Amino acid sequence: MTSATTTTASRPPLPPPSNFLPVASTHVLASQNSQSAANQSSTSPGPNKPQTASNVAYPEIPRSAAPRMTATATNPNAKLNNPGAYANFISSPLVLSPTVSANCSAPLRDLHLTDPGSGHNSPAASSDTCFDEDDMEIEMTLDFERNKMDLTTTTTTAAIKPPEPPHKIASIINASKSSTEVRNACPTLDAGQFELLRTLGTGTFARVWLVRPRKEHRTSGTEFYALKVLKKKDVVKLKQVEHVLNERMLLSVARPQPFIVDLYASWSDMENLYMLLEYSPGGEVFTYLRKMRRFSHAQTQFYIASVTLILEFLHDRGIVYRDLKPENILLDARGHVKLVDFGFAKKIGSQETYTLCGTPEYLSPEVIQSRGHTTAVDWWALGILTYEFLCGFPPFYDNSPFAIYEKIVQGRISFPAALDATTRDFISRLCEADLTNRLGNLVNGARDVKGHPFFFGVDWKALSEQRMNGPLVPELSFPGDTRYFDEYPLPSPDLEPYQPKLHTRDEEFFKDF
Ligand code: ISQ
Repeated sequence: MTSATTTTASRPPLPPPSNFLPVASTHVLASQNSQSAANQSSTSPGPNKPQTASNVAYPEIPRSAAPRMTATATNPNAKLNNPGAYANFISSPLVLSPTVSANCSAPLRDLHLTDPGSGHNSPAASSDTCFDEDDMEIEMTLDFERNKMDLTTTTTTAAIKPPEPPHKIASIINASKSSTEVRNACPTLDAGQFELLRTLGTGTFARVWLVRPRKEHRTSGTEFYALKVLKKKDVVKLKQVEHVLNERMLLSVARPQPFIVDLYASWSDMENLYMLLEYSPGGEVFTYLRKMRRFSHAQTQFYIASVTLILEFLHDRGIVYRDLKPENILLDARGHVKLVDFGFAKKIGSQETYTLCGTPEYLSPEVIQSRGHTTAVDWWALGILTYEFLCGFPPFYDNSPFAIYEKIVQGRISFPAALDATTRDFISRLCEADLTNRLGNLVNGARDVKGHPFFFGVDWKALSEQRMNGPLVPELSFPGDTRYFDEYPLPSPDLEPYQPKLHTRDEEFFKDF
């Protein structure tokens, strides 16, 4: 969920590498030339030097610090051998911080904000969180309102039309679910119809809330949604208008893919843009991975097969995703994958694009070198993801993005000994610098990926129909359970209100949202 617009709080640090596989071997990518081999850093053994436990060091990933950042820049001329351009790339990332709070804007300030400390959040409390109490409180308010209204109506003339019954949010969701159309620029929705229960993730200009319709707008007590709220002012200031519009548009197009989070509706008000999304209560795969250190082959196979189906679906529609990483993969209540954050996704057809964006560890060499990139970048990232799932850390890791980029371009992957030859082949064929040789980017596209022996035993049809549960099924007490999400501070007040002049200027960008 961490990307251009949302991120999560700090992650638990990695445990020490005591049980890391003791012996490792070296795999040199086929595309690596002798020059890059000669350029290896002193910490990397040469291609002929056998790897030992000591030289396959468990990288010190600062998990307890900020989560991985997402970088973006739009300089197509930034070249690897141009340090200035690099500096540009590194110094101008879209930096995401878990502590950055999206400010609460005027319309949101009027909403019922459930205190995150009230017990909804903690794992222990969430199982016995009593929603009835909440309901009672709301019910009392409503009764009071109703009584007031009754009094008024008895003293006015019978000719006055009774007020329209409040519409139910579920009817919009159901209409959306039974059609391929999303209610964008939805005129009947506004933020005041929802209770904001707690934050699920934050970013520089967005905050994702767990919400439920207010009593008068809900049909049952089990309706929970994720509401992504983006501040127009910040979207414009951070030059993210195109990314945000892309996200909304592509989430509308990317339906009905069961492994992509569903967008039900979008709308805007003076301050904010809103996307009403399916709530995925299992949280980020990233959290499970850091807790378990690494996934088994079966777990990895399940998640990677699901992501392969997503990429096949997107690429068939000419859409490149560009931000694959464990933070953007959530689990639903049955342990199935839900891909979120389409801030960097773009419809490119079969063309090349040049925007530098993504997360350093997951960038492909052609993105780093600004050679122009295609949907092939997602297949590279799938190889990195497979490695990270099985090993617990990505294959190209360092403390500075610059050093990561150097390693990526060198293209040398070291595999722990326990990774079998089939898995190594799968990863190296995805992380292939030569685009004409990269698995997934050949004439048969995703079919080659699905046909790789790494997926031996996968029933693709059953998986795409979600006939089985996932390998990790979250323990949930009720549909709005948030035990798998970190806690966030409440938004701080906005000290820089949106100037009416700027608002008028920017409104053109968002008129159809
Ligand atoms: C759905 N469920 C939980 C968290 C989310 C974060 C971002 C987008 C959608 C989400």
